[in-house]
Amino acid sequence: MKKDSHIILALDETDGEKALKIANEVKDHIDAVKINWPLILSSGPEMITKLSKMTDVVCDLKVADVPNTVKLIVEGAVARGASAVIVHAFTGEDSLSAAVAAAGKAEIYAVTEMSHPGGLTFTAKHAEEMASLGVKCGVSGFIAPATRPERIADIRKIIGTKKILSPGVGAQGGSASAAISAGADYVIVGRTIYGSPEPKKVASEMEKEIRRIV
Ligand code: OMP
Repeated sequence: MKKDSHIILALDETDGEKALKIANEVKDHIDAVKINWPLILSSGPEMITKLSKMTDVVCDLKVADVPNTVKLIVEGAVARGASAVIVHAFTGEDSLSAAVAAAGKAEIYAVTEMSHPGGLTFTAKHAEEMASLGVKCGVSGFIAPATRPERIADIRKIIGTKKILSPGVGAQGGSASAAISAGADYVIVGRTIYGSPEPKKVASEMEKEIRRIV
């Protein structure tokens, strides 16, 4: 995955044609598209392949299962063109290691602390442990919340140079520049870009905001 604009578009738009149009429109201002269940359920897993012809695709299935099922899901996503897959870390060492092994040359990102208020209930309490486990299992990086930039800095201390992808910018209240300043490599941005009447303009402005500090 290239690191140029530091923006990953969270394409949770459920109208498949519109989603492809938006991705095409903003592709010069993003480093990857993240696809999650809303678009996969509305338009089919072939959307992973279609988007992968345009840019790198992070498949956000938040896989949380026993090792064999994790393996099958990760293999299926990579076979369809995903460059990276997001998995939960709370499943433990065997499941996380199965994800890394199944990914091959693709990347695995493990969720630490979730960005929404409910993320404080359980995930925040174990975020550091999950980060350490992810390092041990050889994941490529982690998901950490732009809504709490200080937590990005905490996770960064544990994971060294592994990557941090940070959701929660805009619609959830976080700021792109604060997340990057705190140690994120990329921000994950959804509604603020795809829900805007001018997605390209919003993405380009956010890119400029980030370029001022990197
Ligand atoms: P917006 O809130 O619309 O910018 O979208 C954020 C995207 O990031 C959605 O696709 C979420 O599923 C995802 N996300 C979070 O919002 N919080 C998290 O803690 C983790 C993720 C994620 O793993 O991408």
